[in-house]
Amino acid sequence: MRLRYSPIYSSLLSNLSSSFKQTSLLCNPKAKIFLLRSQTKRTIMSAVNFEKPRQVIKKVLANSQEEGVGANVRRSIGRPELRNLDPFLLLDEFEVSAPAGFPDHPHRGFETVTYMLHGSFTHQDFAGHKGTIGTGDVQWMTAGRGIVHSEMPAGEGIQKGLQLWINLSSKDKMIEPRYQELQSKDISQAEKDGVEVRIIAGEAFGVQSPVYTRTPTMYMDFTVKPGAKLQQPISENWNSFVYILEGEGVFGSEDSSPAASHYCLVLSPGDGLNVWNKSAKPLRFVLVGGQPLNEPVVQHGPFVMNTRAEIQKTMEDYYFGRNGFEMAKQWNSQK
Ligand code: FJE
Ligand code: FE
Repeated sequence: MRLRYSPIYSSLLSNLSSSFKQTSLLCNPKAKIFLLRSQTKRTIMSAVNFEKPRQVIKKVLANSQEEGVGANVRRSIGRPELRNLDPFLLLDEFEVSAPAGFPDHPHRGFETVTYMLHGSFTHQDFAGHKGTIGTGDVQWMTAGRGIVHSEMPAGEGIQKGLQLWINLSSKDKMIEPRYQELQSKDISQAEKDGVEVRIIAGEAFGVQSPVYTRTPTMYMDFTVKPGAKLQQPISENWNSFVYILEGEGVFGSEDSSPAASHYCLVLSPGDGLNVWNKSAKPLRFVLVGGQPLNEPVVQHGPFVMNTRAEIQKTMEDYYFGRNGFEMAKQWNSQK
């Protein structure tokens, strides 16, 4: 099935250690005070009380809308109230049953990150790349200069996941497409004080994901047990948000009102996020952060460039099968 600017697709087209010798220090009363001070400093640092904890500055409920062909998505980033959280362009929580899905469509100028929460999705592209991702798997696709692909549910019943679109900088928009695929079992996991994390990109609890992020990005899937608290550092000047999957949590300040599933919380600048689970059930959410590109964004559905002229050129490239879209001419996904 092939779609080129069909009306169905028009809606998208519109992140001390002291080396002094203790003996000599202890002989000297002044040095002893110094030693105590440096130990105090170290204790404060390891308790990671953030200098500038991030706060929730915007709360957006991701209401369901139709997308693709017969598919429902809860869009948060990308909806009118939350157009562009640089470098993020879109976040959809999808719940799709066959025959609905996202048949043959193009992308240029950004990355799509698909994270399966339940069930499986099959992906086929115009270069013969084909695969199925299941619960807990991640496909990190750098569309670069161009991909045409289909993304369709593979299992029976409702297939759920998240799809995040991350913009690429002008110098990277026309790079060769690339995939990074992680099976659930290969995703780094860590646990601390009642908090479990699956590290899709970046670092948490001293554990690093193998994913290469061309636009520097962090992407964590946290589960916080009832009564537990999380403190997660985030690069100071990055934009970041939380999307709640399950349960209820208190984000930013201990006295703020709890937020529940399907809410997207945009965070203020700062060096880290504090989260409390004061409820009786587990709290699961993703925390995503990225370095802003600070470049103009011109989006025409699945094409995201810097200028209108580049969008015009992209539509021509797609239509005529040029500059990365050569294989689009003949290709149709297989049933
Ligand atoms: C797309 C319409 C679309 N959200 N979430 C137009 F639906 C899509 C698209 C998706 C998508 C795919 C998955 Cl697997 C999950 C999604 C939109 O494929 F890219 C355009 N251009
Ligand atoms: Fe797609």
